Amino acid sequence: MKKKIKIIGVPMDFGQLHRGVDMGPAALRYSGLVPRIRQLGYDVEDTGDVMVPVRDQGQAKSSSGDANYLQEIIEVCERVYEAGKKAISENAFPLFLGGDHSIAMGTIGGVSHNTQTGVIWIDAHGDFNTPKTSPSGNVHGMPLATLTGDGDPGLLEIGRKGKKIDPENVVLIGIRSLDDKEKERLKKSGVTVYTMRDIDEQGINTITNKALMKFVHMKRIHISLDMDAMDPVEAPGVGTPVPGGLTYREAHLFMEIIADSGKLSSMDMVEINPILDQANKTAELAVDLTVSALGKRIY
Ligand code: 5AB
Ligand code: MN
Ligand code: MN
Ligand code: MN
Repeated sequence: MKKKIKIIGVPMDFGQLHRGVDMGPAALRYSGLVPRIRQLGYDVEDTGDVMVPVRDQGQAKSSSGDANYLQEIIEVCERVYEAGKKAISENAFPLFLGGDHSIAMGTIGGVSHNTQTGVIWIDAHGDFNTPKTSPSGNVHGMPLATLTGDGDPGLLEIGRKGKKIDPENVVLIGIRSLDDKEKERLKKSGVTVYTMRDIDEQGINTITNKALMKFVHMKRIHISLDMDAMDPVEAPGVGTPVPGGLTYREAHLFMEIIADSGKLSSMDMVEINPILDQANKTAELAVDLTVSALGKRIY
């Protein structure tokens, strides 16, 4: 039977201050996401978008001091959790379209509800802040800390109580911008961190295979792809660009090697901001990367 891919749009931008990431799912669909995946032979169902409160409606603003828009984010992530859990229970592959990176508190929570899942988090940033350490109060800088058990009590309750994944089951790739306290926390956490320097020195092939070795006993791997991991030359349409990121081919080779492992079982594509983009370049790149991750071969 053909593997089923369930596309789940999450047009949420409450995790940060820029407007426009809420248009990520539309930009990805506009780039031909569904037909491109179908071409690979999958059965694709676009389930549409999860309900998200409208930010400009006025009543939506709720700030809890150290974490902006907390209630809205919890509400949306609960829905995302259920959608992810359902897809995995049906033996489908959920492909989540963000939205900002705070959606990962729902996606990864949901897909890991019944089985240990290895997480590869591709990002310029660590997303390892808590409301106490965050310099911005932006929740998109906190999802990985929350998922591994540290953070706002409300966020920790999303889907099921407490920690959703062990820090030992997380690999970060592409890192080049960490806040001081975030760095201290990460060093103590047990998360494996591959910075851009590691990639420069060892090559993305070695780094990817090291990540896969770590998950050799794991049945499922989830990729959380923050498009700001890419070099801003390749992916200008992101809210928090950082120079010195992954090249087009590095990111593709990573996806190609992951596809060959046969273990990829779910994925997020987040932080695409079409308002800040050059035409629709960043979403188009994200679609190219997705089809590589799903097994498109050059030859
Ligand atoms: B992203 C920063 N560390 O916490 C913070 O894009 C940036 O999901 C977070 O990786 C970037 O505000 C979050 C300064
Ligand atoms: Mn991120
Ligand atoms: Mn980032
Ligand atoms: Mn970002």
